[in-house]
Amino acid sequence: MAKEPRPIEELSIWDDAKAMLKKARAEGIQTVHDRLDRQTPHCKFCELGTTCRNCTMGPCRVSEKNPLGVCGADADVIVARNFGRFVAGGAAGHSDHGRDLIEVLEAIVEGETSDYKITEENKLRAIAGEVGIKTDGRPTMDVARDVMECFFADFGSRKKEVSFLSRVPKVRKDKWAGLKMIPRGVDREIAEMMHRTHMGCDNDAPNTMIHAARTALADGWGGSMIGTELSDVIFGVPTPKMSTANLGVIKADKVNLLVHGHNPVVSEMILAAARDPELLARAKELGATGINVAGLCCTGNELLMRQGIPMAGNHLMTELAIITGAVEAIVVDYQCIMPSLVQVSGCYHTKFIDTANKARFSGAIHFDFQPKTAMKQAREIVSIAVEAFAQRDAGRVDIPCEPVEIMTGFSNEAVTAALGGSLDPLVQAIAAGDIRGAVGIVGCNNPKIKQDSLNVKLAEELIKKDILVLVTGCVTTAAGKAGLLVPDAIEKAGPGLKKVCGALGIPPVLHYGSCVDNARILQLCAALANALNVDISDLPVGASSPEWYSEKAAAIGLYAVASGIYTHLGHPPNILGSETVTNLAVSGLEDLVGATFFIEGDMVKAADMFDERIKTKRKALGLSE
Ligand code: NFS
Ligand code: SF4
Repeated sequence: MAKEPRPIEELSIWDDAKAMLKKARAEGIQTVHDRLDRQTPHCKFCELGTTCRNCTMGPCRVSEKNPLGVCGADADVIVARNFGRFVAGGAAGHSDHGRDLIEVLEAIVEGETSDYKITEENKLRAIAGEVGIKTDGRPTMDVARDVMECFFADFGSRKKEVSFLSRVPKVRKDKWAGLKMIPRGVDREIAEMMHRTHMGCDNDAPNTMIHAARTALADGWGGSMIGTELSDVIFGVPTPKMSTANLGVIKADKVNLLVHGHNPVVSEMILAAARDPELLARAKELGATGINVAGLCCTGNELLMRQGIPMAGNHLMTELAIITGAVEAIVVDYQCIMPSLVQVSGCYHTKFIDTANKARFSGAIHFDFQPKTAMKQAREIVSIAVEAFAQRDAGRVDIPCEPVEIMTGFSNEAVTAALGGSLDPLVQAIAAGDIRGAVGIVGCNNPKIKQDSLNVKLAEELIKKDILVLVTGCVTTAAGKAGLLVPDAIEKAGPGLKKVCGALGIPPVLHYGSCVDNARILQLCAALANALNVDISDLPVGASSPEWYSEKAAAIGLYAVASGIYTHLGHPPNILGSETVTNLAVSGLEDLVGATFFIEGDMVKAADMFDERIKTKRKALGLSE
């Protein structure tokens, strides 16, 4: 039975979103919010994590009344298995993305492409040194080949540990070794998680959870880190720059092409092709003043960080961007792309173009994008967008706002350079209490939560307390739209942050990249811990994902906790059906890895929890308040 839709006012904090939701309803276009209304209430067993479909003796649902599945698995086992597979899904997403970058590096090394090249030789050599590859006097391509072989091997099972564990403080590694939590190979841990959760394998919930953590660590310190580092090598290390965000970046007088997904391999080429004089001339012939490439979600973040492209929106803006009626094409790679975008595109002149065999959408125009033919294919794609401009219905165009300014491009290299070449000034600012601590706010939108209400609120509450905030993923656009990503935002910060950020001319909330780029935050934490000669869990730091929805976000949360970082979630994963698993997540892990999750829907309270934690950690380090 169809229910009354929720009032638009309750769906988002943003005017651009609300204007487009109104337009969607007026034009009879269904959005994610309408579908959520129809899916609610959800299945209670699934919410608790107590359903199992791992074999055909089932499916089973367990409860107090009926506590065992057909095979005898209880709620603890079923919940742990489900969560383990959930995390493996996320680790697979990030890591397979990382592997695609190794394959581009391979194409470069083998001379199969001239469209991609090694842009950052210094970074390549620095990484090589970190993973034990000789660089002195060797030609770049030889070093690159060894790096490629080394990272391919990180995915397999011949190694004792993934290469970037060289960055991890020794105390932390020893802790992992004691727990059998050292990530050996990315594919290995993911495959082993699938194996363990087959009927009749790992039937000890805490043991399954430990392996879930190991799988997540293989993502954070393996697949994701490789993805970030090789993207920097190939496309450039991000440096601070200004850009703009919200639906106002879509321009009525231009051909608008949105890039969406996660991997910069396709979208970097699209951006380059959009500067092709012939295509620009054709756009002008059709009456446009230019070609505008704007970003959505994490592909957007990747190009924003490195190339400064404007950001049209985050997860819950993806359907709404098309509803402006001014988008000629949306080009996607993979992950977080709602299949509904094909239908919404179909309501307009918008061409929906997919580019990866592993992420095809029925009804899309498909390109099997390859490094060898990248530029040629990118030109064809941009040409499709340009030609679509002629089909735009000007009467249906509504771009609801003016864009806001944002500052982006904070890689660890950029931060270190801004500090004069080392992290020492940051360590001193933390020691002096000007920066009391730092929290990474990461992750998504979820239509169950008023869009960006929690993402923005938590950032605002933390900076007031002189806690530096680093944002990645879909939180970046939220922070940007709220005016937190510009140097002027120090007005909303406490006195210490105001002083430090003011002196450096940077915002109190730093855009640190895409979700894969959470690896940058891990690296920063490891570097700080090494500088202070302590464990990561001794640092006054935290992580949060207030509006998370995806398997990837769960993997990120778990690798943060397993790395020793106290981690907040705005709502729980589907684990509450097991007391054992829930207790482990919110308290038991403290004894094992020195950090836990905490679940809190109220952002003022969540900020207070971080405050308390940071106080405790500062005290233990002998730092003043
Ligand atoms: Ni992260 Fe990026 Fe956004 Fe969430 Fe999806 S785009 S990888 S998963 S929704 S932050
Ligand atoms: Fe049921 Fe056990 Fe099969 Fe799961 S593995 S569906 S609990 S019988």
